[in-house]
Amino acid sequence: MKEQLKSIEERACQELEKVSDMKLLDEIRVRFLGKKGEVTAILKQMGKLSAEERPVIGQLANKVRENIEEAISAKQQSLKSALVEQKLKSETVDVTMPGREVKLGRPHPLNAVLAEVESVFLGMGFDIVEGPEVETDHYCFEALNMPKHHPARDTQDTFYINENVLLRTQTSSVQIRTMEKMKPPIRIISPGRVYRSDAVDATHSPLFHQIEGLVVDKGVTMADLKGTLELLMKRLYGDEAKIRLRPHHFPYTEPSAEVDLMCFNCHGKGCSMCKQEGYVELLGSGMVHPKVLADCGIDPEIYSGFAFGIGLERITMGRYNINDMRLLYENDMRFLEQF
Ligand code: 2U9
Repeated sequence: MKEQLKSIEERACQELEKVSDMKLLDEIRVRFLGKKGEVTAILKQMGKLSAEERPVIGQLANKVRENIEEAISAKQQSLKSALVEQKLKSETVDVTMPGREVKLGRPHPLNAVLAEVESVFLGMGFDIVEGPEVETDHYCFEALNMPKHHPARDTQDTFYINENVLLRTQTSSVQIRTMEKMKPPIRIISPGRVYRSDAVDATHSPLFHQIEGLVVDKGVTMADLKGTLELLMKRLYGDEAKIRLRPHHFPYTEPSAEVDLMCFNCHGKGCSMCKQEGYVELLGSGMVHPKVLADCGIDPEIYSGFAFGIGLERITMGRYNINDMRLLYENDMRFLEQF
């Protein structure tokens, strides 16, 4: 039995040497020390021994059990340390490594220019007002001095949803709604999407963006209009920016004026950039027609106002020298990443 115990201890130690994980280690523990293990099997045969041999073999068997238990716990410890070591190695962070670049987005050119324009007007004490894109004929045309069958309606190919409901062709409807709700002084701009049934090309899109402005108070004049627009242009294009007002006609303003920006390249002399005009047309404006004021319940004998309409795409394309409006809507990152 002594030789059996010694062989058990040797085999257990040899197998422990090769163990690589806790599961195998536990199998060895059960196989040698468990209820049905090899050491237990020897102890169960103690009854066959003489009274002299029993204490000797019992002591040896306990010694073998202790040695195997010590070897198992040592192996358990080394496996645990190896695990911790391996975990530390896998989770090591080299703090000297450069950080991963977080690609930051940037505003779309239209939004960037819109934010600039809004900031200029907020600085002048204007409020920013929005309104419905699905509008009625009344707010889009009639209230703007364009009754049914008025020729001005033809110039605006309109998306009608039904006889009376349409997609707004300009944000003037927001100004009308504002004048119905609040009394002068009024200083608002209304940015937003507008819709016209135009074929898509380098300068037209069925959906585009406008910023319209409206000031109504006592004693408002064309000088106020010109001063306001001149400040806007200087903020957008620099202090050397100059504008000129050119007589025009809009049903909702009287007098009306197209506003041109002096060409930066030739300073008004005419060149290939401005097609020899010396100026580039930028927006429309005028003094609010007295009938428009009156129809909103504002007495044109007491109050006067000016209004203007800016095509956001037009000033954005001028600002960034973009020659095709479609580039603003195609979401091509090769284009957008330039801004
Ligand atoms: C009210 C009264 C008058 C807004 C105006 C224009 C002239 C104009 C165009 C510029 C480019 C539209 O985007 S565009 O195609 N707009 O030329 N807009 S005066 O006049 C108003 C607005 C509201 C109550």
